[in-house]
Amino acid sequence: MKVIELESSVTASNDRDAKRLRGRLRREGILLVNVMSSPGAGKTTLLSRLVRDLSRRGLRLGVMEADIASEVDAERMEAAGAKAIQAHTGGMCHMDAGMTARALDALDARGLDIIFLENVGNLICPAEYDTGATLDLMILSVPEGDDKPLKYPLIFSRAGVLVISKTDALPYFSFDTDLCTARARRLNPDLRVFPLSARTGEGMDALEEYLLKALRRWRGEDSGSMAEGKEKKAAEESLRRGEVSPHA
Ligand SMILES: Nc1nc2c(ncn2[C@@H]2O[C@H](COP(=O)(O)OP(=O)(O)OP(=O)(O)O)[C@@H](O)[C@H]2O)c(=O)[nH]1
Ligand SMILES: [Mg+2]
Repeated sequence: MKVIELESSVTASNDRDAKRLRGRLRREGILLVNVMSSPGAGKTTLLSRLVRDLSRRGLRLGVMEADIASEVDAERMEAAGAKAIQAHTGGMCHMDAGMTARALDALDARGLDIIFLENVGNLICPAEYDTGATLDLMILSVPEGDDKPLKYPLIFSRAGVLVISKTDALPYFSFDTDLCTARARRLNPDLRVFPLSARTGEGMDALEEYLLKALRRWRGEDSGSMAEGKEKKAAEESLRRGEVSPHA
């Protein structure tokens, strides 16, 4: 297992680094998905399932695991069939764009279609840094509670996609999916919400279809999308802001 040690770069240049990285990803036709959540919300479990399902559909997948220590998550991703790398963040609680670009170099992203960055488990710091990813996806698990959009508004405002995970546990918790969605959409009206269980597979199809569509749109292959009007606009806005328009 390849392990790299990363140090945070100067934050003042982060936005510039992020923009440069998105430009590179566009040229290479790679969709980079930044996956954020609190520790244990189910990032690695969801990614293992996505890697298995999407590779069956012919996609070439990569995963960059960012953690303060250990290689366990990257090993799980390799076992699932992804090209994987473990990045250690030198104690930092987030990934920035410079760190992400260095991790991509170490992964050797050539020929990959979708790369997932599993960010450090935390609902606060990762939300403050643009990693240069094409799409920001956050996970909130049912056991964490439906009040989290009220307590951690920044991450819910910045994400393009919210996965409500561990829906198989709904019978055991008082989690109101509609209320949680409404709270998150008050902060972020265009947020895409996917309730699912990576354990049972329920709800996975919708997320996988969305990712395939996002990849086509990022590559400018989604020619029919012009007819979709409002739908297309919402989907494009759910891809990270800035230079994401495939027609630019
Ligand atoms: N019931 C249920 N448990 C799940 C589901 N997804 C993950 N889990 C469990 O939640 C725990 C944490 O899952 P991980 O996938 O390791 O979570 P993570 O977000 O990657 O954790 P960190 O990398 O440590 O932040 C494990 O015990 C999983 O088995 C799910 O859909 N349903
Ligand atoms: Mg993990």
